Amino acid sequence: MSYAQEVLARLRQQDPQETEFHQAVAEVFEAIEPMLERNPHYREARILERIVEPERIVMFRVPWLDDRGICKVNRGYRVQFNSVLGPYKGGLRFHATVNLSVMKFLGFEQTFKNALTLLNMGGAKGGSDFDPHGKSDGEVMRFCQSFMTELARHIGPDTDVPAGDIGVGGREIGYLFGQYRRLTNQFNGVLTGKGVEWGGSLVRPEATGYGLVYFAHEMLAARQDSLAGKTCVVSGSGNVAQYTVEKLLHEGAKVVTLSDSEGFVHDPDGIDEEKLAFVMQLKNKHRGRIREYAEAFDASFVAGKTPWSVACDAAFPCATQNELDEEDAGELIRNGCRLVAEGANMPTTPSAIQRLLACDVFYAPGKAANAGGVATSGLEMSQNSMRTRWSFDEVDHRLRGIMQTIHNECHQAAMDYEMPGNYFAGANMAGFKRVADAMLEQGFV
Ligand code: NDP
Ligand code: 2IT
Repeated sequence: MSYAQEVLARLRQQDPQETEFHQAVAEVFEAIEPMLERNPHYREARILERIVEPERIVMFRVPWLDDRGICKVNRGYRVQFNSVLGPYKGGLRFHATVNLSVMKFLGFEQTFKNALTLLNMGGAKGGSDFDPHGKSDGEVMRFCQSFMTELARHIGPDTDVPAGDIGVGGREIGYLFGQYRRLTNQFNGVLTGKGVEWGGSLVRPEATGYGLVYFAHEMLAARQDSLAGKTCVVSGSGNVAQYTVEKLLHEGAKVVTLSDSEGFVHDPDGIDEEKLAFVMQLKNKHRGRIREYAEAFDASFVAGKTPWSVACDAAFPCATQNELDEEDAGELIRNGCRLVAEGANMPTTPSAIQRLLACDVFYAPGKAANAGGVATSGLEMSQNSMRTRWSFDEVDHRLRGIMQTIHNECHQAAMDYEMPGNYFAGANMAGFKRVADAMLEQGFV
């Protein structure tokens, strides 16, 4: 057994129920095996044992009153995974499936993703098993206020800076920020994704989707190819999916699907700017279901299925973890798909990744491809610290530069280990190296 396999086996034995976390660790460990072999000092310093252990986990009760005046209780989390490169940084997820394993996997991923941005941010994730579907604005506000009442004591602009993720967008960040300000009597950059009039950065709403497409652009440009004219399949219909579609349209691609937890819509004519505006209104204002798209336009709705059976040149999973399995990968490959870039965190199962790599599909792991969101959060932190505001073009230009740098880092790390074009190996090795080396330099802390 290799060093990495030993540490993973111990982890599985210690917390057998944390399957998502083990999956995320296994992915990193498998990808960095060649680096561990070449660098025995990582083992000597017990770096893997330390890197898989969060620095701190906070779990707390979140009581709130629903519209009928009945008390509801949810569980809140903040996993402060690693602060070796900067203050803890990462989103908050409100979704019924949230548990400690999901929080740990996301915090672990975030640590390496943030390292790839070259900005000084540590890794964290938080959230709750609160399900925002069907809740009134008042219920969401009371929940957010109760959640922040406990979280506030654990975060701060130089300590830990949360942001959005699934179920947490501009509305929730507003309620959370309002409560933080009231509790602490401080107006500062404790959260990112804020409204532009009260400290938010332009381009943060667009950043994850735009960054994802900038990354795919770089992958294709390295092969003298482009997204223009390519047929693309996108899953999800939330923040990341919406701005992925918008930027794909700017690049001249054709997008034929979107989805949510009920199924997917297939529009062979392509989702144009007007149809995308409908989706944004539907999802962000009315909080409706994607099937309503099929009712509004000449498109089909397929209930209970993901969109991977639709023929495409490129696929962009932008909904959630493990939404693309080995069978889906096989179908994508059979139908001619050449590129899979992850907007979501860990959307592709381990066996699906292996299948894509074995068939030479250009595969971009989320920790590289979706890092544009957190990178722009880092730019929001910079603007808050400097008490300044940059223009849309200024932030977008920086985002593009960061995605190009991440692409080049991944490319170079893969080359260093004689695996040209393998972004899976490159992203994990480049991210791991930066975190691990900083841990070595800072001693046993
Ligand atoms: P949103 O809440 O805006 O949208 C989530 C979308 O995914 C919705 O369409 C939702 O459908 C669907 N979805 C969520 N959970 C499931 C599920 N279990 N099964 C099927 N569909 C599901 O979230 P985001 O767009 O912000 O996040 C999407 C992904 O991108 C997540 O993996 C997130 O971690 C990742 N990400 C987000 C970043 C950001 O800046 N927001 C940055 C980097 C990564 P429904 O409405 O039916 O629930
Ligand atoms: O998964 C992610 O990178 C995010 N949800 C964004 C985190 C952030 O701090 O902007």
